Amino acid sequence: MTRLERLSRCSSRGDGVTRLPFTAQHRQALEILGCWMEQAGLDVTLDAAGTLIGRREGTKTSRTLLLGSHQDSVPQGGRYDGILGVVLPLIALEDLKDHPLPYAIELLAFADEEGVRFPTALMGPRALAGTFDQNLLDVRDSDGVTLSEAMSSFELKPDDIPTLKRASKDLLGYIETHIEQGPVLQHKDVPIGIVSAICGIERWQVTIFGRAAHAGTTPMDLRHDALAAAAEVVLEVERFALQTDGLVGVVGHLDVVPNAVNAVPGEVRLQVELRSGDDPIRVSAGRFIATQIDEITTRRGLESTAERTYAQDAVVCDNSLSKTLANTAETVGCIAPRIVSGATHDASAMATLTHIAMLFVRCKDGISHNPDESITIEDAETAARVLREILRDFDGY
Ligand code: HGY
Ligand code: MN
Ligand code: MN
Repeated sequence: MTRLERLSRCSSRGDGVTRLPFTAQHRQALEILGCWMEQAGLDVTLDAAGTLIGRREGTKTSRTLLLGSHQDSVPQGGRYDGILGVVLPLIALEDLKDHPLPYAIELLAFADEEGVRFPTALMGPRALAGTFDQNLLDVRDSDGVTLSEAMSSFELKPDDIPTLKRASKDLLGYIETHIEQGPVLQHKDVPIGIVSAICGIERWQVTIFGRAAHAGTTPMDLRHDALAAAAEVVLEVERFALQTDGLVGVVGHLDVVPNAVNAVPGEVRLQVELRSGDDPIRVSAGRFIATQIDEITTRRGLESTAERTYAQDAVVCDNSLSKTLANTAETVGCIAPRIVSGATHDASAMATLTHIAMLFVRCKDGISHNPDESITIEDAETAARVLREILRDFDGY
């Protein structure tokens, strides 16, 4: 918990933790993690995608079990999302520092899982899986900095990303530890859970074009109010998700232009996010919402554009690796329930490369992406024990 508190201070100003990829805060966190990895007897490298890697060799085989999660946070997020999945395995590996293991292990701290700074995500695991699209290096953050520029300023060589592709035959699997970010484990009164599947997700960039006007002199029936139309869109996303089983949706990001108290909004840019464990439900929902946006804005005499800018399919966790996790949990006294993850994770992208399994840790009231995110030291200790036991007894090599 002390380590997580220390890492939480690698954050830009404001409440909670704000540690975006390829920033000074990211570099501070890597310096600390690199030092701890070395103390745990790991060989530390930083790959071209900005993934910090701590590796230890095996006594019998170079086939490798991968562990880890992401170092980045959302703006004003909590101190456990992502980074807990780097620190807990690190502690398990420290405990096993003088305990030779037959197989190799790598601990991974991925640079960018949240996809908040740039309109893309999961670059680290996609680089390992060989599924990263190099064209994404040209996407820009809100300051106009391209991903490539941000990585170069971080002394990385993004052009080398294609060389990072791993061979599945060299890998034994990927185990990610993460806070649940929901209320299910607390509701079941259990400290840990085993993820059965990870939801799919898609994001739409929507722009509504109205006409900025004086808020006092423009008669109501002559207005082209982009924000009033956007408000209908927000409610339509909520309405449709409420009535569609297995679907959740939100408009979590919205910009208003000119955003002045005495001006009729002329333009609104918003992002719609849809998630489901069932890809066909999500894809048809996206198409439907896009037609609804067109209907709402046309009816109001406005123009609009809606483009799907991001999508990743739902993935099922590997049964055998998950069973090993569940059996190990039992040896430390926990009957860990299977649970579908409504959050996406680095494991989502690792699933195309190797077997994935996830260990969830209970978090208070399911609060996450919020400074009040919290876990108990007892639950952290239980998860660390499960990781230590699984690493010590793992025979899937
Ligand atoms: O949004 C998510 O599900 C993850 O926290 N990036
Ligand atoms: Mn996360
Ligand atoms: Mn997150």
